[in-house]
Amino acid sequence: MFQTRFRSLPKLFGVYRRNNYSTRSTVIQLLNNIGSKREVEQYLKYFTSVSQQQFAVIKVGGAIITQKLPELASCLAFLYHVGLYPIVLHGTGPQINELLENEGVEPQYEDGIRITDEKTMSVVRKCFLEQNLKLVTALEKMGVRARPVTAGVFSADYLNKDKYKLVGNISSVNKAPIEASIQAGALPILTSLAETASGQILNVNADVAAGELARVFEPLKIVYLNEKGGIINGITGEKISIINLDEEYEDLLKESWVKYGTKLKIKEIRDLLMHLPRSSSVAIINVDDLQKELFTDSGAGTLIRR
Ligand code: X2W
Repeated sequence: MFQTRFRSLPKLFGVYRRNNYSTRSTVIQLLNNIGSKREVEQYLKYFTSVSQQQFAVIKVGGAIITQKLPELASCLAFLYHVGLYPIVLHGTGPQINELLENEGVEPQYEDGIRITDEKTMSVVRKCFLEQNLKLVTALEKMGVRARPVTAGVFSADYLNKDKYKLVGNISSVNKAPIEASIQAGALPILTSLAETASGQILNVNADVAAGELARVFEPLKIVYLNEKGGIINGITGEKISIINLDEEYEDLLKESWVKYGTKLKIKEIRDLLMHLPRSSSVAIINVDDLQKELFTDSGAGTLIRR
């Protein structure tokens, strides 16, 4: 069944905050190949109808920075040039593993969480800063003002010091550095490092940190960029286009293919969306499909909403 990715059409009186009409028409021309002009224009107006911090939180997996940096940078540049300021948070999991292995250290995980001793922590910090700089530099090359926000956002306590060592459980989010960046006209590019009250830096899973950002900013879109580009039905092999949690959640959890990581992810997303306004939705997409997902009714990845 054809479904619009709008829950309900919002009032379409948004303004293009930063751009003049000619920029707007260039953008619309650019987007003509992925959707009808009307469709794209409606979504642009919808996204610009909320405050700039409330447009989107975009979580970028570390693998994408290695494998698809030009595509990622041009997608984010596009959003920036149409006057949209996503809050971008990236991980660096694969880079940490590679560096640890180069140093002869076997990466250790428990329940998908990295056991982070002192030595691992120095690798974690190095990788976060390197990948952050890589992304910021790629954006700057595309004429985007981007600001590294690598500290001062997440406060945390130890998740379980005995079990995971230097891993944080986020206790609060300081919005100020992110708001200041957006107000200055720069895309905030965050890592998921956190800090205790006494100044100890802690490692936090980037998906978890993105979820905490979403709880605080209540964005219209929470976007997880990954390689699969969505949730795949384990029986048919097809990508699921839309999950309406209110109607489908219970049945979905009973499906034989919904297990392990997929089950956990769906549960976490439901938990997150229960805390957010109904207008918020989660999109899981491949970086190549970001524009299509955001600006067309048919979308490209998996959209999850209540
Ligand atoms: C993650 C943080 C990086 C991350 C780690 O050390 O791998 C914990 O597990 P991706 O690329 O998004 O997986 N932290 C505590 O999440 O990166």
